[in-house]
Amino acid sequence: MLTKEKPTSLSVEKLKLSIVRHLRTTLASNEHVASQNTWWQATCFALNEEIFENAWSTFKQTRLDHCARTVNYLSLEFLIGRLTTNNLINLGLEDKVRQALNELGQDINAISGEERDPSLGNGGLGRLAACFMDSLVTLEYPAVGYGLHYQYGLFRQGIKNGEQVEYPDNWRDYGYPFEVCRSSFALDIPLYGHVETYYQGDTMRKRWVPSQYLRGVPWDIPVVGFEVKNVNTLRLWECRAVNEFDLNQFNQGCFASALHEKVKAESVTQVLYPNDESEMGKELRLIQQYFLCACSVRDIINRHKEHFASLDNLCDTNVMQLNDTHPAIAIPELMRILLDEEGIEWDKAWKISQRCFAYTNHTLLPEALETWPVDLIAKVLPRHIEIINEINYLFLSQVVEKQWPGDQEKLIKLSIFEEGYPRQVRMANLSVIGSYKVNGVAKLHTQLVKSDLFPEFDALFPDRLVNVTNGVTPRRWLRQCNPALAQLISANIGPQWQKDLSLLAGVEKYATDKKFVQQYADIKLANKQKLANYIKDNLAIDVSTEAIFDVQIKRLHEYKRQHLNLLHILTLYRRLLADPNYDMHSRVFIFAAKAAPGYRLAKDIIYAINKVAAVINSDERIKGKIKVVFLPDYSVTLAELIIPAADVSEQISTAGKEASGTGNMKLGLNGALTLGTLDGANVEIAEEVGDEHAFIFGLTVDQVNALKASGYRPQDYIAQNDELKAVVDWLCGDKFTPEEPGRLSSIAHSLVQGGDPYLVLADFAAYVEAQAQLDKAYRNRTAWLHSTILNTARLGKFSSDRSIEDYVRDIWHLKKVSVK
Ligand code: CJB
Repeated sequence: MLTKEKPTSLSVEKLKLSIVRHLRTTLASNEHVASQNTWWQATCFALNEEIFENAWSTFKQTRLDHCARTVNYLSLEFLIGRLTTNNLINLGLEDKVRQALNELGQDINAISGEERDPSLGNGGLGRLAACFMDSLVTLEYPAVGYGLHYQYGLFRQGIKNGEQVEYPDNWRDYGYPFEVCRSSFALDIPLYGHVETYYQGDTMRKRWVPSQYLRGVPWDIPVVGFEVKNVNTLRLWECRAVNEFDLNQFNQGCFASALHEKVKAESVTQVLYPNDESEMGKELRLIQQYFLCACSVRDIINRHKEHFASLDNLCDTNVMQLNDTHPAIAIPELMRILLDEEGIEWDKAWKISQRCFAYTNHTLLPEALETWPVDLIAKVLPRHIEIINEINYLFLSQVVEKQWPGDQEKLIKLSIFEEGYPRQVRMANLSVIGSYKVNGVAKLHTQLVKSDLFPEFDALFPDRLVNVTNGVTPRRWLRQCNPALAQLISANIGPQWQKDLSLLAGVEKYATDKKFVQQYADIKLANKQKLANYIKDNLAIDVSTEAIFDVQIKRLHEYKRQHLNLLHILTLYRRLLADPNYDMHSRVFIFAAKAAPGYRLAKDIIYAINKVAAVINSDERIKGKIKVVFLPDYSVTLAELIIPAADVSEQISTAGKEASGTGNMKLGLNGALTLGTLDGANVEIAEEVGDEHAFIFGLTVDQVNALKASGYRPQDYIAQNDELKAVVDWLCGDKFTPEEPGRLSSIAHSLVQGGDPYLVLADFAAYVEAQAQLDKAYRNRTAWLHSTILNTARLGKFSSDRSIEDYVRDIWHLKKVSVK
């Protein structure tokens, strides 16, 4: 038994009755004709009977506890993945529902496979938000996740003739059983218009006169705690028109213009922007951001006002965590409400506001640091630009000028405004100035935030910048995705690790226990076989489970260096062609990655991987020693299949570029050995697991900086390394694209003429050497298995439960609310 049963009135018999009742009365079907999808929906509705009840209890209990302080996690992305199995596990009902369905002639696995992934995020940042929601509720902390109810999630990726093609992801086409529309909490949100000045007695006041309104309709998704009764809420706002449509125009035959307002409003939450780590500057995106913030801040205030007459103590009852700068416009929005609607004077309003917000920085990449044209904000949010101006003026004159009198450079650098054409608002500066705490997401990242990104802010506010290393929920990323391993661990150390991952340390002593080692190895093998079957079924590629499963799964980005991996594959291929007996263990290189639709080079890298795969996989001369697999449409669900099957975890970003990474944690926990640079959380992973149980290579942050400062010349590396030269030349020719010679040359071009901004060539030799070490290590079966088990045993630190406890201790200061 992996899960303690929670007190529930749901017996197998009751579950069966409930499922059948929902088939018949909610879904207008019956047990004789229902499709698998209908069975799935009925099962979800049966679970909801328990879930919604508990959600109410949680809500009521939180209010009863004197309006317990609540964290509001504001995020444009929540990459929650499928919820059916997750909810079953967290409710402790997996066995009972399996049995109930079984007795009804249904298979639980097939049924939970009916759920479409709600892909409401791009990658790490969105997935982190989902892990945090799971941990918050499991640890019984009051929390609300606020996001957008996108009609279309992240695009589905197809591969056509090697190229990425994008298809819309209509994830809730026919409804989604775990969400409920809470229309009574709908809100109207102002936009555009102008600002008026008026007098109240002797006091000059401002008011925003908007020219348009949007309606925010909340859809709530319950977040079920593991082994607790608590159920928190993820509230996603859908945008609708305030007025349905103009019936007169419609009747006169002007269909398009009659519907204009409706279509325009609905477009706000129609699609998730598919860009990862790059800003976009589009008006619709700004409106998305404001819409989320305005709805959420208003909702938080409404909740507060049910108990308190004023907002003076808002910062005692609530904290708003900004998931990167995307929701930073919440800062001037709260100020606007405090000043213009509540009539609070500036200094007091600023104190309240600043104590409400905390901001997480997730990246140092300059192209991801959001800025918005001043004119655009002034047009869409005329009152907010005034407030931002005032915040900036007071900050520069009262804080910066005091600390560094007459220092023009400091004023220019720290100003919220970036001068130039067009003038821009720097959302990161606004976020640091407007928050009481700012955190980075791994030790190294936080150090770099302090030393490189915000050194002056760190000097001005010495206690503001703190670190919270990311984590992942062990419920989904071990228990759910790798049930056999979870079972093995529980059988030996007990099931408590699922709520306290540091207990995995107890596994360490089994790393030399023959029986345990064999069982662990058998589980890895079975997981590899499952993935091999999927690869065969979907791509018609045969891979052997004897081979090393070498995995790189993450967004496609130059800084993550999938092309470094590719260069190594080409190197091995050349060696095998030159010497068919070249001594290497067989290897399957597995990739999965989506590229932002507008990111040309990233798409070219996907194309190159697929073209190289096609040639290598069909080259009989190399006797299957290398296989290259690009799995299309990477998603949370696909990650759950790949991760338990991985032997090697590729974490090869240029040092200083990956803020943390969380895939590195998931793969390590499931027994993959990290092949990585000293970047992001890799540093802490290597620290925990021990250098001898990971393969660390490449330039450090300091070496990267020194090399760049000394004038990096990628050509020199090519000149010194014949193998490197040969594989880069391959990319320029027609070896892999006979019908389109030169079609892969954009990659070579970026590496040579383009100056190789991410130092792929500089790290190439060290990477190839680390790969050779890894190959050798894998062949010592006993030692490899030992390292693998130690990875599982020593990565307990990387639970999102630990991250949440860090946030609670250092930033949020929440108290648990236990639902009885
Ligand atoms: N990250 O996924 C994103 N999107 C961004 O726009 C900026 C950063 C990622 O956030 C993760 C969660 O903190 C990090 O682990 C990852 O390194 C970072 O790239």
